[in-house]
Amino acid sequence: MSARNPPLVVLHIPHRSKVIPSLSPFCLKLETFLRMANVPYQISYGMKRSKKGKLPWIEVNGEQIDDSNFCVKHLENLFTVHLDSHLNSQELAISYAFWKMLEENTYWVILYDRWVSNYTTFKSEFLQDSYPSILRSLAPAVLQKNYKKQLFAQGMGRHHPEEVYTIGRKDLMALSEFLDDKTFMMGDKPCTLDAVAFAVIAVILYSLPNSELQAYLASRDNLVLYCKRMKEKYWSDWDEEIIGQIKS
Ligand SMILES: N[C@@H](CCC(=O)N[C@@H](CS)C(=O)NCC(=O)O)C(=O)O
Repeated sequence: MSARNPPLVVLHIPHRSKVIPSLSPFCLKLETFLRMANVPYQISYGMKRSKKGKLPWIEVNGEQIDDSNFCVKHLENLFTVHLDSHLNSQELAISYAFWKMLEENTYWVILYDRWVSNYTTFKSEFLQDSYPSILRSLAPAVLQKNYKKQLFAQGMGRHHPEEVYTIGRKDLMALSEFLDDKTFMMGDKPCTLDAVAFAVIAVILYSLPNSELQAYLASRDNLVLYCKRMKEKYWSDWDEEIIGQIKS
């Protein structure tokens, strides 16, 4: 890689929301990772999905890489990023387990909250501003149908609401107990798991109003303070990023 011409990284994500730079934990995770790793990037906003049908994805010098975790791996190799080099193999295994818990389990509780329990609030508060006016009346209903189908197929959507929130609370309790009074998830130094954990916590804290999950998270002081710490460290421009994002 030439020092003068670093690869051009374009991050494809949906439009900013008025409360959080991304309503998607995967998009917020990947952008936080880019910031943690000091990788310069440009953003292409929109709903254009990757070849796998998902967001986020990146283009690096024109090559498409999809799935946020494959994007992380690709960027680590390309930019020689070592956010986890201080972790031993046991710590890496623990970090991997929490990473998967948050993205493969807690994420579905978030989806359930948004698209089933608190759909009306989510739709009126946050969803509308993600779309140009012409799509606003149609897109939420289409998305809700799609996400309900995914929730049923994954299994979370088959549970009673109280069961879903019990699962979500258990995840957050485990994360909070593990974080304890550490500065970052794995100790004094930030690592990739912090991008994942911050994204999930921030999405719950800022974009799930009236949610039992948010209420529980708000009661775990160490997670709330952790989120604030991460936000101050990597998103000092948070307010500028979210202001004025309502599409006309
Ligand atoms: N494993 C994927 C998951 C990405 C994902 O599920 N993205 C959601 C947004 S939060 C999406 O694109 N959903 C569209 C759909 O499933 O139709 C990743 O890490 O990038």
